[in-house]
Amino acid sequence: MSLRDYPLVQAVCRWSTVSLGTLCLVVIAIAFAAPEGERIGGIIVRAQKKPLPWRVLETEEVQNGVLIPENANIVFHLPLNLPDTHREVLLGHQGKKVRYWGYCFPQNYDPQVAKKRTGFPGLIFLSEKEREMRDPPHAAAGKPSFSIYELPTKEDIDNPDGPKSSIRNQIEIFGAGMMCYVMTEKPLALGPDEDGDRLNAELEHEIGTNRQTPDTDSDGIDDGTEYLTGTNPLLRDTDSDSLVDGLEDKNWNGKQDRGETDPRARDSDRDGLCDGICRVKLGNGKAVFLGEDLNLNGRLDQGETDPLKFATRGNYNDYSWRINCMNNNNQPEGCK
Ligand SMILES: [Ca+2]
Ligand SMILES: [Ca+2]
Ligand SMILES: [Ca+2]
Ligand SMILES: [Ca+2]
Repeated sequence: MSLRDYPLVQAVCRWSTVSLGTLCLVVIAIAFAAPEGERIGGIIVRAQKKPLPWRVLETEEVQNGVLIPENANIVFHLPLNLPDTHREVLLGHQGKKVRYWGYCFPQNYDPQVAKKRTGFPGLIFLSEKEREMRDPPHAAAGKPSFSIYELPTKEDIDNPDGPKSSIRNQIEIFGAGMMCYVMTEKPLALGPDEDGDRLNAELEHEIGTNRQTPDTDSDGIDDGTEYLTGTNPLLRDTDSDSLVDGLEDKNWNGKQDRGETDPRARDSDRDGLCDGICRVKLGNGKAVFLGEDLNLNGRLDQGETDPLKFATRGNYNDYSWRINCMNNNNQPEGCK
């Protein structure tokens, strides 16, 4: 079998720059080495009958951020100035939801040396979802090894040096100059993370955050943490309780820790009063501003109720206590 047998391979390599060179040929040759009907494209997209398209993503496209299309054979070349980047950051945090897999060759990969070795020639990577699908009961049992036709099992991945495994390496950290092949069942955002907020340039473009500013909305929590933990990276006060996200999530880690209110919920203790100040319509139809942290400083001061306690002052729940405070004739103690 020769590459000359595949005009498409030649075409793909013609599209690529000279810098892709031999590696392009190697990446594509490995993918095409599978017999007709058993190409790697068929692994994820089993029902696909017609040949899957090929596309080469140049370093400039990757540098700017680019969408990896679904159900296609994609070769991409990482920029030479790319710092070490985690797979999930480079490929847009879809690993738990989307099946994708691929392999890479390092910048100094030597096809001649690799020929003398046994096993798979590149460094393989798989999404978490793909690993899950390879794990019984999802995957067919009894296939611990893999080739270009058979992806690795979870056992292989967990124990790459085990006696049954033929995996040479798996990669989670991608580096400068790597040449990679990938196939995915859904589009993936690919690009560098220039501002270090764990969102790559393409993903930032998609969600509207600034690719060169780690905290686009200046609320204290970086774009990546907000995107991954469910606050809005474009809104300083996600839950509209008048307290900015970074004042609720005091250590800016995206989790609601002890002593913190929830930036995703207006009323963290569900006592009827929002954590900060909110407009509330009373039974008589009158709209008033009520809440717990009345001076919006993130601390419990005199005359305020605790946004983390349903009944700060014992007998009444905080909402009832505050309503009673508004009754000039019968105010409980402690009203501001
Ligand atoms: Ca950013
Ligand atoms: Ca932010
Ligand atoms: Ca808030
Ligand atoms: Ca409350």
